[in-house]
Amino acid sequence: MSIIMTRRSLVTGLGVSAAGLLTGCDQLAEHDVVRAALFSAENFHEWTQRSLMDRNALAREYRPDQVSPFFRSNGTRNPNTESYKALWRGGFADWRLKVDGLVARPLSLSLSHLMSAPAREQITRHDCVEGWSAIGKWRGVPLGPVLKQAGLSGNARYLVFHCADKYRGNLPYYESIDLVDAFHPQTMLAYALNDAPLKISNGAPLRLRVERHLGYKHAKYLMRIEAVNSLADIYGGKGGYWEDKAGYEWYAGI
Ligand SMILES: Nc1nc2c(c(=O)[nH]1)N[C@H]1C(S)=C(S)[C@@H](COP(=O)(O)O)O[C@H]1N2
Ligand SMILES: [Mo]
Repeated sequence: MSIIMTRRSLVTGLGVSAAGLLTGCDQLAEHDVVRAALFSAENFHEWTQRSLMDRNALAREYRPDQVSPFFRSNGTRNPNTESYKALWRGGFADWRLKVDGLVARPLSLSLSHLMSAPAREQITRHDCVEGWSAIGKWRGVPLGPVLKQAGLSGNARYLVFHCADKYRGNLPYYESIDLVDAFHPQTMLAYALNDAPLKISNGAPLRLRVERHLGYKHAKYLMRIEAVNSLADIYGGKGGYWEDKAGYEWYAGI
């Protein structure tokens, strides 16, 4: 499974990166020197291969004895809205994850459905820009097969993760990733941390794990995944709550 997913993401990624690069190159084409360097076939091939390999490399995974005794919470610790509280009181039986936007088959997935799908477990380190890290064992559904089930359209380029909480300024928390990260084998929708159902403080009932990125990309309290072609029209247009509010990097790779 993971080999197939890696191949698929390589292919998807190549399409996106090559298109982006060629657009950039068109503007530089007048400059012969730049042109010669950029369009040397070997250089181009090596450049795309290397950057794609880097992006598909796995984040380090740790041993069970390295798991932090306590995985702290950051940002929203409880969405505390009436609708979230009602979902929680019902054991999230009425919660649904919507997958829509640029897809052939919009989905509405229950927690029990997600928990019965083939799962992945990984022990990784979470790094927050505020200066703390924690190692935790995550269990969840890889995002790739979910997107395959929904049938991503050819013009989908990003996945936007809509959350149940509003953070400071009463703005909805959201995040986004591109297709390379979406099909990365460690990218998952996690429902358990350290062999227990996700606590409210860590994002119950479902949160994103996108292990090659800093903490703020790991959206908690997921409600909806929207496939889009551009991030420009989503809230502040920069692809995430902290990107909009504080100029954090959209690409928070580590
Ligand atoms: N919905 C939502 N997701 C969020 C946040 C948030 O405030 N709301 N905070 C982010 C930040 S800055 C970090 S470091 C991690 C913290 O995850 P944790 O609470 O499980 O430690 O969640 C991220 N995802
Ligand atoms: Mo963070």
